[in-house]
Amino acid sequence: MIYFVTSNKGKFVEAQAIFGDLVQKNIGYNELQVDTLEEVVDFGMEEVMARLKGSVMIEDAGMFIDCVKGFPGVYSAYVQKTIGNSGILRLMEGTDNRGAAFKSVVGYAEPGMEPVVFKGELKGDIGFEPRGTGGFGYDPIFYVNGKSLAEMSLEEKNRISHRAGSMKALKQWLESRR
Ligand code: ITT
Repeated sequence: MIYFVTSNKGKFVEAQAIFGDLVQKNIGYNELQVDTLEEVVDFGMEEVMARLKGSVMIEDAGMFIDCVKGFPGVYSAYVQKTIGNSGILRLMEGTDNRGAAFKSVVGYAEPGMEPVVFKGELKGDIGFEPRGTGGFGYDPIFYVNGKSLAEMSLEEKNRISHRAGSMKALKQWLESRR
């Protein structure tokens, strides 16, 4: 049994479809103002390992838009809460360079073990309008091959997503130790 420390229900549902026996712990951890998802996970792991006795997992994710040098990146949660998808679309008005990527970094540890870290990435582009009702966050404006992530089923998104990439790598690593 693994504790997944996250406040984000959408993330948890996707992770549960991959791992099965996960338990969500909405206890929060300090997301320091650092430059990379990896650093957020490194600092976060120290904190959750000190607070929870057992196997723990955290994940930090973000959307990186090419034409604005990777914004919102590590600030993705804050930007989603403030300007939201309509704000991102406004920011992109008049530009045809719409390439973007989602990135995910997952950390995992058991008591007495150094954390392991796995990454995943999904390339796509920012659409011109929101579409779809599935998923969460930026999914309605992030398109892969003409289809937004919010138009995909959970299974479809989990075949290609950044989160599926990092978490399936962790799952394989866990299985390889058995
Ligand atoms: P935690 O408690 O796990 O930190 P969070 O929502 O704060 O939950 P992050 O710090 O990883 O998560 O912030 C990433 C933000 O980027 C998240 O709030 C979403 O707005 C967005 N995001 C991440 N993955 C996404 C995905 O698969 N689809 C759409 N938006 C995503």
